[in-house]
Amino acid sequence: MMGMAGAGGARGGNGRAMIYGQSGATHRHFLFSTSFIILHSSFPSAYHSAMNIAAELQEKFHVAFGDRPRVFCAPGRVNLIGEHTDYNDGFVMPAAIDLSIYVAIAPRDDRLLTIISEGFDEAIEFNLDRPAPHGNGHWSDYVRGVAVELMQAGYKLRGANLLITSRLPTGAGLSSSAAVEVATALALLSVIDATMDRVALAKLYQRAENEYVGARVGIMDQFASANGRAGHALMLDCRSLDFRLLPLPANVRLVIANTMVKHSIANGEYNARRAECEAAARLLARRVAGVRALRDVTIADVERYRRDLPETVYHRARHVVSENERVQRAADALHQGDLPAFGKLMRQSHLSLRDDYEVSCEELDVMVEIAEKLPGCYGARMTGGGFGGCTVNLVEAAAVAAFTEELAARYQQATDRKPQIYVCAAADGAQEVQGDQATP
Ligand code: GAF
Repeated sequence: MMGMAGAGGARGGNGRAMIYGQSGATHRHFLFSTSFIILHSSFPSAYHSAMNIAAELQEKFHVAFGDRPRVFCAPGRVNLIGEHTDYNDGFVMPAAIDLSIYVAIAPRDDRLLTIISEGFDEAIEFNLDRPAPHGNGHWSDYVRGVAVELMQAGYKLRGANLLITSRLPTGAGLSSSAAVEVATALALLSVIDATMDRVALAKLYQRAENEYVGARVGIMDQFASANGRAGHALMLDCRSLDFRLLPLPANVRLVIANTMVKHSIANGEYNARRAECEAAARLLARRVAGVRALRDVTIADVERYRRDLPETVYHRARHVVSENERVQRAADALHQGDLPAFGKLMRQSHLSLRDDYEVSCEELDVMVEIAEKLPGCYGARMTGGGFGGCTVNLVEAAAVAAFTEELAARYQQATDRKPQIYVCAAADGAQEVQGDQATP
């Protein structure tokens, strides 16, 4: 996972939980660094904040490389429902969030990519004519993987200097690596005056991560980062890549609660779950015609042929197949403005991820259990790959301040860990940011 400093003002160190993006600067837990993005709608817009970040980055770039760069940003994502379904050709419902990664770029006259990461405080160089065939576990794998895949797709890249900074917490399951890939691709294409269809790009990012980085992730994260829309969730069919924009009601907020247990999909569990799903699909295909993936299976099929499946594989299949159904019911609930129904589906999703898919952890469960009992919370669940990271909470706007405060205090009391809480808006997908026009 990409890890860079300045993530939402994560410094504090006063022993208190940190709550981000709330309106009301009088809030006593309200700690943030100078580069903090204010997310609440009563403050300047997210794009305005992005412009300021871009302007700051352009200055730093000028100091480092002597040029005026263009700046591209790509957001992280939170998944409302539809977990571990994307690599089963299923349905997901993520939203891009207004915490992003920024890449500044200007061309060079040689064949080198020089990449500085502010967060890692490190510069690396990479010769476009001598690309290493695979990543080596370094933060720059995501950048190099995208460059390699673009070249393999026939794009004649040119040398460039890149400076990367992040406002996205890392290792939190909010897709910082996908955001790096998306912003990097737009940046690299810009210096050769090329564009690429966003669906084709999403597939390219996935290849970069599957083949270059070595993580067999699905397509959800990169797709959401590239195609998000302010105020909307995306209902994505991961087989056809058709998607619908679902407006989020104005009276709710997405509250993301970071357990501060480091999420990592690189430890083999993710790939193991994927292999179990593939085994389930293979075994069920012997019984049910036309099964290419768990997407093609019903709950009735899973129950009917349960004895064909090893016990663990049965549970994995039951999660994926039931989760696909939940996503579709959740889309209907959202369409009808039935937030309590949506919240119930979030709860069922969490329980299924905990008990059948076994990707939750104690801290995620505690965070969800506390949240569900608080006033104004329609639903709560773990979000992303699991094994740590964040929960997503759908909360009535008027209740957000009390909700975040209570959640943070009770979680800390229960686990002795200080959570970070981000009150997010659903944001637009990756784009160029005109930092030059930023107001001071
Ligand atoms: C990670 C992966 F990158 C996604 O593709 C998805 O599988 C998710 O875990 C689980 O829903 O974020």
